[in-house]
Amino acid sequence: MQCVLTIAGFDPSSGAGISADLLTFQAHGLFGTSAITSLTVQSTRGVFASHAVAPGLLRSTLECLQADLPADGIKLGMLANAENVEVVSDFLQSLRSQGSRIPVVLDPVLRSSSGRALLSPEGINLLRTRLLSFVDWITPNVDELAVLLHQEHILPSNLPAAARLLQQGREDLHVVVTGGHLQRPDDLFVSPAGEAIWVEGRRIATTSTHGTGCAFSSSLTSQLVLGESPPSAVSLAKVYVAEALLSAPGLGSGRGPLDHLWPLRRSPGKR
Ligand code: PXL
Repeated sequence: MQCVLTIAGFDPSSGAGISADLLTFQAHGLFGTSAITSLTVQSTRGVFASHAVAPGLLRSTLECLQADLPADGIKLGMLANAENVEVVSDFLQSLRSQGSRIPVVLDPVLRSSSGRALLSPEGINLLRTRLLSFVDWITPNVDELAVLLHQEHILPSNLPAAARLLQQGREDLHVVVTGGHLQRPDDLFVSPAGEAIWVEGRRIATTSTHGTGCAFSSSLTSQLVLGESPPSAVSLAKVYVAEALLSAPGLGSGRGPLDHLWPLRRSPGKR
């Protein structure tokens, strides 16, 4: 069994972050390991507090796991602050210098849906200037893409050009702009060569949307570890999230969690 590592925040309500990522890896038949960057206080009603872990603790967690359960793929989620972005960049740089070619997927978590900052402004800068050079994939939503490009607002028709701006100076960066909250729920995949492909989604009427970005990036990482080609990994991850939304258990009074383990219970298409 292959190992996938998530480096992300802890959401005690299991809708997003580490626990949701681990469920997603498990749903793909992979073994998940995790390094926590921040402890949050949250439920389906929103994020109420966040306490970053000490950078030394994150560093030793990454080294401890790598020595015994080396990752076959890595997903990065909420990183909280610049110190932790630095630790993660150092870790990925050292993997690269040892010749590692495993897929690294960055979900640039900047803000919760309830509006709380999940990465400091200094952290965002360092993500742009350093961390980005050590990842193979980045999966921003449209708002995150705009922040990363210092743009106010990006129209859907300008998304391919905007995604290509992120790729400047990078020959091997894959970009997926997730569009769940766009007028059409389609995602945009831009290959390292700059080819843009729209991946169509269907609108699913549900309030259980907590952590859809986490589930998407974890599923994408899993599909890549399982050997899927880039466009097919994107499509399969989109189907995984759609099915998880369709069978969401309807828990909580706010934005509820998905059903991450749907593949263990039923085959796609059934409700
Ligand atoms: O969905 C973004 C996200 C990721 N990771 C953690 C979070 C959230 C949003 O609340 O709390 C830990």
